[in-house]
Amino acid sequence: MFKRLIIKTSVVWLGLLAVGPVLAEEYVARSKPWQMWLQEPMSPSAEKINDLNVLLLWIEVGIVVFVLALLAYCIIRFREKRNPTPTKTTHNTALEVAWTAIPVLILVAIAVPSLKVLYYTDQTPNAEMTLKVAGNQWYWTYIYPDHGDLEFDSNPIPDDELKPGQPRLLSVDNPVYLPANTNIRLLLSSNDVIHNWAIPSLAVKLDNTPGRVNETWVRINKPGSYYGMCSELCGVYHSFMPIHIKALSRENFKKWVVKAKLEFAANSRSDETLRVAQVEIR
Ligand SMILES: [Cu+2]
Repeated sequence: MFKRLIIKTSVVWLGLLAVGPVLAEEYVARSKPWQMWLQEPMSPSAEKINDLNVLLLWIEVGIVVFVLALLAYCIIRFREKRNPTPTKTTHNTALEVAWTAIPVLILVAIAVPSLKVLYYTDQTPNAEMTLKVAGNQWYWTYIYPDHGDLEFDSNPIPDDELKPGQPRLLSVDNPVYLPANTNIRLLLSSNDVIHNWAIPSLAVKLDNTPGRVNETWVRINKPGSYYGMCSELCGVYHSFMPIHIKALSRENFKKWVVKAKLEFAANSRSDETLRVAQVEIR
C-alpha cells in the first residue's frame, strides 16, 4: 500500500518535472493596467533610451526645484509688507548673461548623450539577418529576405475570436517570429499611406513611409512575446494594426523557418518549388 503510494507520487512528480518547462510562462512585454513608468527595456537600444530618460528626469527635477525655490524666495522676500518701496532696477548684465548661458550649457550637456543614443539606434554595423516590414491599410506584411523571401500578412484577431490569454487589440493571426540575441536589421516601408511600426519594450518606433525605406535595428534580449501597434494615424482602422513579435531562441527560430516556409508556401499557389518541397517531405 505504502509502496504503491510512493510510486504513485513519484510518477506524479516526474510528470510535473517533464511538463514543467512546457508550462513555464513565457515573457510578455506589453502595457499593463495602471502601469507607471515605461515598459521594461528589452533591447540594448531600449536600455540606453531608458537610461537617458532617467538622466533627463533628474536634470528636470533640478530645474524645477531651482525655479520653485527662486519663486518662493521672491514671493516671501519682496512682498509688499517687507519691501514697501520696490527698486527701479531694470538691467543687470551679469545676470542676463548667466540666465542665457546656463540654459545653453544645460542643452549642450543633454545633446551629447542624446545624439549618442540616436546614432546607436540608427543602424547596426553587424546585422545577422534582415526583416522587411510593409504597412498596409490595415495590416502588416513581413518579409524575410535572408530566409528564402518568406512572406506573410499579419492581421488582428477580432474580439469574438480571441482565445483565452490572447490580449484584445494586440493579438494577430500570424505573429512575426524573430530570433532572440540576434542583431536584426529592420527595413520599413509602406504600400499605401504612412504607418509606424512601434514596439515600446524594444524601443523601435519608425515611420513606414510609402516610396522609401527607413532603416533601424533591434536585438531582443530574451525569448517571449513583445506587443506593439501602428503609431501613425493611417485611417479608420489605425487602432486595429497590432504588432506581435514572438522572439524564439536561435535554434527554435531555425525550426520555425522550416515550418513557416511550408506553411506560407501552401498559401501562395505561385511558388512551385516550395510546393514540390512540401510534397517530398510528406
Ligand atoms: Cu497604420
